[in-house]
Formats: sequence, C-alpha cells, structure tokens
Amino acid sequence: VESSIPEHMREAWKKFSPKGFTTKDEFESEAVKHIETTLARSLFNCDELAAYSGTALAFRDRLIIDWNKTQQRQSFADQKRLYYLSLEFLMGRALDNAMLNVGLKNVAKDGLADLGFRIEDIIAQEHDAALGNGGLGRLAACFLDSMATLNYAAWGYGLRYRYGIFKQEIQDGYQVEIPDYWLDFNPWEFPRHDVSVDVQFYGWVNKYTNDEGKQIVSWQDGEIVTATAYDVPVPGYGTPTVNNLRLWSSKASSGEFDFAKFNSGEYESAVADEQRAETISAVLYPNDNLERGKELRLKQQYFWCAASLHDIVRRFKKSKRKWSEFSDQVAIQLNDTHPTLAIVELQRILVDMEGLGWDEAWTIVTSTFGYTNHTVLPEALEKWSVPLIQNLLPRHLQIIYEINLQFLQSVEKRFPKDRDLLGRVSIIEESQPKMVRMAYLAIIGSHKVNGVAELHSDLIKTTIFKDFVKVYGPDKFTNVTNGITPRRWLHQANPRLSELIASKIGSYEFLKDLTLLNKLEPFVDDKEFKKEWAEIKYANKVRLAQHIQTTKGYSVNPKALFDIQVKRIHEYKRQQLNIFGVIHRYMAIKSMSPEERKKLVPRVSVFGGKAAPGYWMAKTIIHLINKVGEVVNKDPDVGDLLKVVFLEDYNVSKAEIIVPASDISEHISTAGTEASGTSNMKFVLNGGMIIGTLDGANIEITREIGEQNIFLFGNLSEDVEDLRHHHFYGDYKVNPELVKVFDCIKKGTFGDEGAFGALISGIVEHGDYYLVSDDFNSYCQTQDLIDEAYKDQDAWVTKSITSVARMGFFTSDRCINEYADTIWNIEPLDVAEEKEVRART
Ligand code: CJB
Repeated sequence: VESSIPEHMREAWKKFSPKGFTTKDEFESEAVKHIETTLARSLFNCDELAAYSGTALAFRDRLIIDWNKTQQRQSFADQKRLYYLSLEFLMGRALDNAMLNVGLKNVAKDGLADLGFRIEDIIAQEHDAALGNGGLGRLAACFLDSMATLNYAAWGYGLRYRYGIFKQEIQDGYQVEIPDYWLDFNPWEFPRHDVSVDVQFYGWVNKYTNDEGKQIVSWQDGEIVTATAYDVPVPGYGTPTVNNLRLWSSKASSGEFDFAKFNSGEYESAVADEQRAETISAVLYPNDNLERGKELRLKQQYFWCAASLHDIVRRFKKSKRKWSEFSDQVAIQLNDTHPTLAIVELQRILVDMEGLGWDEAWTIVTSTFGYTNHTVLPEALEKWSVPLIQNLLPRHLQIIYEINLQFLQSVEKRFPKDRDLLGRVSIIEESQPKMVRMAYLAIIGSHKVNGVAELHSDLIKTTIFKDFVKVYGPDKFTNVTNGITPRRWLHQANPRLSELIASKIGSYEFLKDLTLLNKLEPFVDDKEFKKEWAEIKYANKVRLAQHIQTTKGYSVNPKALFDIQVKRIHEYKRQQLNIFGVIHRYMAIKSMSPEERKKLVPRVSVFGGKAAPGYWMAKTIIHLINKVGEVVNKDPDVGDLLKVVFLEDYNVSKAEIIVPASDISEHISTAGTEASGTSNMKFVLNGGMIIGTLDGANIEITREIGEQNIFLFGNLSEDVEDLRHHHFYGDYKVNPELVKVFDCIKKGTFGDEGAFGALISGIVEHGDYYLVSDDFNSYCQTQDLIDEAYKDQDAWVTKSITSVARMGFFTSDRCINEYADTIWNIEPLDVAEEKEVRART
C-alpha cells in the first residue's frame, strides 16, 4: 500500500488523526458540535430528528475512524477477500446497531438524557434502509454483520436504490403502495465521487485481426452510464473491524459524448439521457420469489455486476500479481442468480480487455465464483430472452454461447449418446424466443453451488439441478443452512432477555458464540429464573399491544396467546391457511355456550407482510385478513377470545418489536417450497414456539430443540407431487371443515363474497396447488394442541427456555464460518494488536 505523503510528514497525520469519543462528555460534545455546525441548528430548535442526526453523525465519525483503519489493515494483510454480490440488502436501522456494536449505547443514553432526550425516541426517528424484499435481502444483512464481527475481509456490493421497498398502507382492507424515498437524510453513506466506473450498454461487436495477427474483439458504441460508489460502514460487534458495503448509483456519463450533445444544441435530449441513466438505480423491484424479465431489471443487474467487477479487478491489479493468482485473492459469492452476469463480465474482462486465453480465463472465473440458490419455485428461476440480451449486451451473448458450447462439448464427451441430456443442461432453452437459463449459467461458472437448508439443498440436487449432479458429481453441490445475527435479533430487539441470559451464564460472550446458550439448560427448573423469563415475554407482548393501540387504534389483551405470522404474502407461505383457520375458530366460538367459551384460551392473531404490487392473489389474501378482522374484532360474542390484527408496513424495525412478542409463530408453507425461512429462527431465539410444516429450516430447528418443543403438522414434501396429481385425477374432495369456512365467506359474513371468489375457487376448482385443504385438518388440530399446551404455563416456559438454550446452531456466525471454510477459502484477520492498542488508549 503506497502513500503520497512523504515519510517525514506522516507524524503530523498521526498526531492529529481523530481518536473518537469514548466518554459521555465526549459524546455530548460531538453530538452538539454536529447539531450546531453540520446541521446549523441550535439549542432552541433541536427537535428529535435533529438530535437523531447529531447522534448518528457522532457515531458515524467513530465508525469511520475504525472503518479507515480496517481498510488499511486489510490492505496491508494482503489476504484473500470475499465479495458478496446481492441485489438486496435489507439493513433496517443503523444507529442502535452501531451503538451496541461499538459498546457505547449506555454512554449515548446518558448523554442524550443530559441533552433532554430519551434514547428510544431518538432511535425511532431513523428511516429503515429497506433495500430488499424479504428473506434473501435480510440474510445478506445478517451475513455482513457476521463477516465484520468475525473479522473477515469482506465487502458487500449492491445497488443504491433511491426508492427501497414501497411503504404499505391498508385502505378499506386493501393494500396501497406508497413510494419509499429514503435518502432525504442518510448519514450512513459516503459518496465516493472519486470511485466510479463507466458501464456500457447496447452497441455492437467488432471482431478483427490486428497487425500482429491477433484476433481482437471490441464492443463498440452504444450508451455509457457512470456508476458512482456510495460506501456504507458495517460495524462488527465487539471488534475494531468495520467492513464496507459498496452501493452503486447511476448517472449519465460525464464523458465527451454528452458535451457534444450540449454543444450541438440538443439540450433537452441530453437531459433526457441523464434521466434515463438515473433510472437504472432508481427503484428496487418489489417482487419476492418472482422474476418478470423486464429490460430495466436486466440493466440493473449488468450495471451493478460490471461496476463491482471492475472495482474488484482494479484492486487486484494494484497488487501486481499474476492473473493466475486471482482466485487466491478474490472469492465472489452470488446471492441467487441476480448477479450471474458477473461470471460473463469477468470472462470478458480477462479475454477481451486483458488478453488472456479463453481456457486460462475460464479456469480463473470458475475458481472465483460460488452460487447460492434460494428457491425451487419455477416462477422465481430467472430466464432472460436471447433477443433482449443480444440487444443490450451483444458481446455478453457471444460469450454465453461460447461458454455453453464448450460445456456441452465436454458433456457430450462424457455422455456420448445422451442427446436429451444435452438439451436439458443447455444454458439456452430452445423456446420461442430462446431463453438464457441463468441458474444453469451460474452453476457452470461456479466451483460450488449451495442451498440454504438441508432439505432444500437435497431438493435442488434431486429436482431442478438433477442433471448437473450427473454431469459434475455430487461434490459441487453443498448445503449451508442459513443463520441470523443474534446481535440484532436478540440483543438489540430483546435487550431484557439478552441481559437475563447474560446474568445466568456469566457474560455476553454468547452473542459471539451462540452455542454458549446451552449453559441455560441447567436453569430450566429454576423458579425465579422462569418467572423472570415469563415476565420479559409478557413485557414484550405489552409493548406490541401498545404498538397495536397506537397504529390500529384498538386494544388487545396482552394476556392472550399471541399467534404471529409475519413475512411476505405469498400463496406458498399459506397465509390463507392461517386466516381460514381463524375463521374456523371464529365459527366455533360463535356456536359455543358461555360456559364452553370460558374454557377457551384467548388469542390474538397477528398478520403482517407486503404483497408484490402485481400479485393479485396475495392482495386478495390481505383483503380477507382485514375484512375478517373488522368483523371479528367488534363481535360482542367474541370479545377478548379472538382478535385479528393486520399490522401495516411490516419491515425490519417493526420486526424488532414483533418478534420478541410471540407465543407462537407460523411457518406453514407447503412442504418443499420454503427454502429455509429465517424468521422461524428469530422467533425461537426469542423464546416463542413454532407451528410449522416439515419444510426448510423448520426441520433442523426441530432436530436441535427437540420434537416436544415444536408443533409440527401437515404433509411431507415427498408426498406433495402425488397429492397434486390426485387433486386432478383422483376422487378428490375438499376437507368438509374447510367447506364450512368457505360457506361462511360465501354468505357474505366478511363483506362482498365476490371479492374472495378466486381464493376459494383456487382450492375447490383449480387443483389446490398449495395443498391448503390437505393440511387443514392437521393444522386445526395442532392449533387445538397449542391451546392445551398454553394452559400449562409452567411447562410452556420450560419449552421456551429449553428451545432457546438449543438454538446455538442458527447464528449467522456459524453459517459464515462454513462458507469461509468450505466455499471461499478465506481466513479471518488477526485484530488482537488493534484491540490491545485500543484498550491502552
Ligand atoms: N427468498 O427472499 C427470497 N427471495 C427470493 O426471490 C427467493 C428466495 C428467500 O430466501 C431466504 C434466504 O435464503 C430463505 O430463507 C427463504 O426461504 C426464501 O424464500
């Protein structure tokens, strides 16, 4: 690492480089300085938002000091780095996390109190960074937290959307989408106007032989869009490491070609170019588990891949190493197929720009990339039409064809007479128009492919990627079961529980080594401990009840059983099964005598989640939930026995209130459809029980915590195909109890029955693809078991504590270490010295 500052002048730098605050007074001085100078506000007009800004800026300064040092340390160490390419990073709020990770939340709390503010109110001012849809994006955020905490030299690369996931409002029971402009004031990003990459689109490919007889391929003309880097610091917990998340923002190229337009008087069209360029990073596509094949989305993907790859290559080239060492220095993980073009782009850089031979380049490419698959749902598997790619990225299409040719030739050699196999594994689908199968390209261009939970990783090997197992053998495919960061999802979301756990096991070390939670097990019979445990759950329920009161305007009884399902609304996740179960319960209550009702366990059914704006069936489910709520919640026969709540605009910061408040949470996807699920882990880690199918990570959760501590129901994934077949060709009948629920809806109990017709006919007439009817009975019976179990509070708390004690496996730290060992081949950096220096100063 070189410096332009002469050696003898560096002392001055060292002397004056900022150290960052550590005491309350220092914090206050920093915060007030920012409020008065950076924000130009004063004591007389400092509202909570200004206090938030001042606090955030003070913490940001601190992070930046560590961030700079981390980057220097990582450059000096000159070790292999990991780059995590993800179109989504669902980070949520940053301030609380920063305060906890640097260990100065109490300092800030006292300091803010001195200045006249409550820390909770200040934290609540922050706008969520919601650059993601759901599980996939939140997983990326948990991974960044773990990579920093474990001191890996790892960067995230993504897009700096001006609009994150939309805000959801419910109007007359319907979802309405509001744009989420989140960049008004965002202290957590650093524009790096000096770090930019020009990215090319369209144009044509010129192939010729130069004077030395060499084949030259050049991609010419078209349109240039500039990618500018915005860096976001990612602090680790209890370590000086602050890693970097680099997000790219698009703008029209500032190159000659705009000036030409201005000069020739085409002012308007130059401005239009500008806007078209900015559109690329304008908005996150709001689909979860669905790909729509829109050109702008492909532009986003290439823009981000190209910028990231050129940035990575530029960094590698500074080291002056040989190209053959590239994959000793660089590992790139593809978060789903969205960044698959990075494979093609690296091959293009190496062959067309750096002059390497094809085979030499391809060896480098395939040893660099790893690909994570997150779904087996066919509608989510990306395919791009050949004409679209041809037009937008003509050179890339040629490279894709060449990759395919070489791959198919190698397959043919090994399986000479299997023509069908060649067709099945070809990157190109021979449809009209032809399509590029991105998952196949990702597999062929990577050295490892992983699923995100055991069942899912088995399923990809036996279903969608079966032929590739035949071609490559099973070792290319592996499993890394997902995890979650216990810092945000226990310590930050549930500080009292975290504190109680720490008091029992002697320290907060469990936040860095979650397996230490097993030290709780000896206390499962400790009366005092159980009482405190139950009190904390109750307090968290009171907090959620208050949130419901302020946002919905009615009260729910915190003593009732809180039953929660929060996640994206999707037919495969089966919120419809849940709401039909609620209606079933409602009908049962209505038909009971007052004596019978007295024996019931009161319940609050909480739903939350967004539907993709174009996903009509999902929106119908939201509508039904809201309409059921309107009727049930004011039915005097029901009273406190049942409440149905739809919480609007579910996001990360709301999850931090909701997750700690569950008694039971629902993870009830059709078996074989939910790749992993991660909120299941969050709920159990906070002492909630689960009702779930044998799907995704539910299976491993069961194995860890024990069958007696989870409520499983429903058909198994191996039976799904036969059941679906039976729906169409057998003597299929809808479950009679479910038919009663449908009759109740059709009577108009919840308003216009026509509004819900498609939901019913999907099950009755169109084959019930998600097996709602098949699982309805066992779902309802299991809910009854839950009521019984809940009556024995002492046994319930025992289950709760036991489960938490056995959740150590599900930390994203374990997960990241597995990726590092088995896929990336990277080692953490040693920060002991830095820690010591810090302890001394
Ligand atoms: N997932 O959130 C998404 N979006 C997709 O497009 C595909 C999958 C989810 O990824 C999570 C993280 O791996 C999984 O836990 C979840 O099951 C899956 O649906």
